Amino acid sequence: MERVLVTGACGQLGSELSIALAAHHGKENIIVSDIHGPIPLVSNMVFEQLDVLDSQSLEAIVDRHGVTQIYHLAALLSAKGEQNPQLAWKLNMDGLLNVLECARKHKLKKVFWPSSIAAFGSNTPSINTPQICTMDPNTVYGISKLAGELWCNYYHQQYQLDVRSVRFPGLISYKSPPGGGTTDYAIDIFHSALQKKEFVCFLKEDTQLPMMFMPDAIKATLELMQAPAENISVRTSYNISAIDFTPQQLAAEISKHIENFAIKYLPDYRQEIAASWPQSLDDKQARFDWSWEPQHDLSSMTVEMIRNLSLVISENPTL
Ligand code: AKB
Repeated sequence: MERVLVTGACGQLGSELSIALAAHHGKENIIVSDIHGPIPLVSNMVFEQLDVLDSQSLEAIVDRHGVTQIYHLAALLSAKGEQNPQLAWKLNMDGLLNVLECARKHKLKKVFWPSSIAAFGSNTPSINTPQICTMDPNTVYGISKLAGELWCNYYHQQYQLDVRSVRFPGLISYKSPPGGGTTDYAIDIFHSALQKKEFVCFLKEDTQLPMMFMPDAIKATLELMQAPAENISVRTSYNISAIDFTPQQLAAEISKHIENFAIKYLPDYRQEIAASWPQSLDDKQARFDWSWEPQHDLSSMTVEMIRNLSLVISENPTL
């Protein structure tokens, strides 16, 4: 029986992943933790207040609950990270090292940690970005993801820790709000389209980025973590890809469902961040090693977002 600790469980990915893990392992076996919270989405699970920079509290929770696996999601994302680089580095780096060290000392069975397309940079081949290539990130978030990937690989090689990771593209969901990322426009646009029929985009219309609908992100995480260890050939982090689009293409797709939807472009500091990231990823290693395959394309994701977000907004108009 597994006992699973999720850090950052009140965040965008954490809240939905915790629910999926509860369905898989049993709600009583999931310990959700966050520096704030709990939030309603995860309020039916055991909650521990945890600052991942506090390694003693982390270890005490692992001991107290007999934790066997950690999904470590607590982090500052790209746009927020640029506003507070020191905190982003400390939280993202020391938080990961505390988790890896705790997993080593307590001989945990597995650790999941998300990397990001932000680990790539301006000299990375931007179309069909290979699994292994130049990586020169220019955000603190990206630097912390690249360093984090190397630390994961190090803990696997030196201590045989079974740590697994994917490089997430921008994640799109309707259940939980986004948390300070450069790709967040692709969520905000749905809220604005439904509530105001207009949207001001902080990226240029032709900025293509890799994106993924949340159910595919959950599927990738669970499938990677369930794959036999001998199939996992990448111990830094896997490229995974699903949907690549520009703000203009997303707006055109939304317009098929929402009449008279208008979009304006007012690029800010996030444009430079987005311009340094890949436009599409080559994910053949993930497809080969653990049969990764996304289920949603631009059209099905847009239909689901509009249908479900309409319901969420009608139940909670202040959202
Ligand atoms: C961000 O925009 O910072 C994140 C990411 C791509 O990791 N969504």
